[in-house]
Amino acid sequence: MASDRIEAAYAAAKERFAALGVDTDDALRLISQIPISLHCWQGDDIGGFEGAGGDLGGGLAVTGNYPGKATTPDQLRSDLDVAYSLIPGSHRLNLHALYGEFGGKKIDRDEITPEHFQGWIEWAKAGNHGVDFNPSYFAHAKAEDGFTLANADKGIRDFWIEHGKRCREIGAAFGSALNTPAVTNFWMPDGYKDTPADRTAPRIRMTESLDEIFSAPIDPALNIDAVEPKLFGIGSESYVVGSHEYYLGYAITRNKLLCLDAGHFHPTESIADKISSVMLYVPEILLHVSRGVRWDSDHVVTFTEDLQNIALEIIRTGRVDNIHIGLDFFDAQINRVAAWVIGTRNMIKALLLALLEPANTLKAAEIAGDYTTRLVLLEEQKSLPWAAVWDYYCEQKGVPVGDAWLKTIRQYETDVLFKR
Ligand code: RNT
Ligand code: ZN
Repeated sequence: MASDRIEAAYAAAKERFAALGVDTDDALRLISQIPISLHCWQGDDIGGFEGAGGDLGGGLAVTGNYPGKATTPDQLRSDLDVAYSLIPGSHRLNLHALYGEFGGKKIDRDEITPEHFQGWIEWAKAGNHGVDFNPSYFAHAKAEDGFTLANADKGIRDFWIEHGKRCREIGAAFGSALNTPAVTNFWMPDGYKDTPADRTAPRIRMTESLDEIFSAPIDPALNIDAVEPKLFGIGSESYVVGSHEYYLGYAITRNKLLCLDAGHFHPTESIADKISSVMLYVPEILLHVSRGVRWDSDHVVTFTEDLQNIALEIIRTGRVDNIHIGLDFFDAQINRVAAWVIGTRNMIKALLLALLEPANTLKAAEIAGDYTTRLVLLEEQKSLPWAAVWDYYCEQKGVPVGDAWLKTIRQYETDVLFKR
């Protein structure tokens, strides 16, 4: 039951938006149908459960040492449960292959099977979460020279090809158990720190490896594949095999999803403008919503103009069902559960704001060449009472309004996290 104050603010907001031709009830109905895929790796600094504890590699870097990090699957699931309980709506989980449950045994990446993910399947079923999946092409001895699927050594390529094939099968196992397809996203760190002499050969090897991985047909109702480009990484500053052009071509010719990670382009480049372009050529896309600070730093997603533009473009395509929204950040300097909640609530908030856009009026002004009206409306929108709609949504979904959720996190720290 919404409190009187929140109800009254919502009623006033509803009227303001109605005057602009926007139905806030519609927006609330739509927002509750957009799942966000929470990335498991924010919960433990991309540690996983292989027990190796080696170098992360792949140019991935997590800084900070906040206490309470999850070190077992049960701890990670319990942390996720707390996060989901503070986020309005029903959401998915994005799992990496190195988060299997291996029962203390050394199961290498080319040996993993759906069996190792049974615990996750059961947990996801119970919590009504769809699951997305990721092969892990880093934090492994066979990735140490910076090359996996594009490695010049055939033995190493074959090892990673087998990993990719198994990951698709695990994705399909999630899809079949949970009745919703897993998006299995392929990101490989392959690249050179310094100027390469041959940019073509690794790309040909990458294509051959990927084609081999994708050669087995899998029902798209169970698993769909995505590929994730990147401009550069730590240790691959001069050349990344899987660049934007590379994967755009690959996704179009192979009918794959293209993953756009907000941190994977030049710092002034936004993925917001890419969405409407690439969606003309690939059937669906995956987003890794992230926040780069000066580089692909994977800071917690905040309510930036970039985030708002990404959300607007998602909604403006009118094809939100073809856009899989995942998050990709990792901060170990603040409470890790709070990091999930902050980032996910911001993503949803930005989508709600986008759903409240007076789209028809704006488009009519644009078509008429009335750019003055367009700019006036776009600017006025920023101070419309959309926050009242957001508060009402939180209350409606039974999650804390405003910063009240932090209390739950503090209690969880005292009771659980700080005792680990
Ligand atoms: C790395 C990519 C990739 C990873 C995760 C852990 O630059 O963004 O998506 O962050 O797979
Ligand atoms: Zn990413």
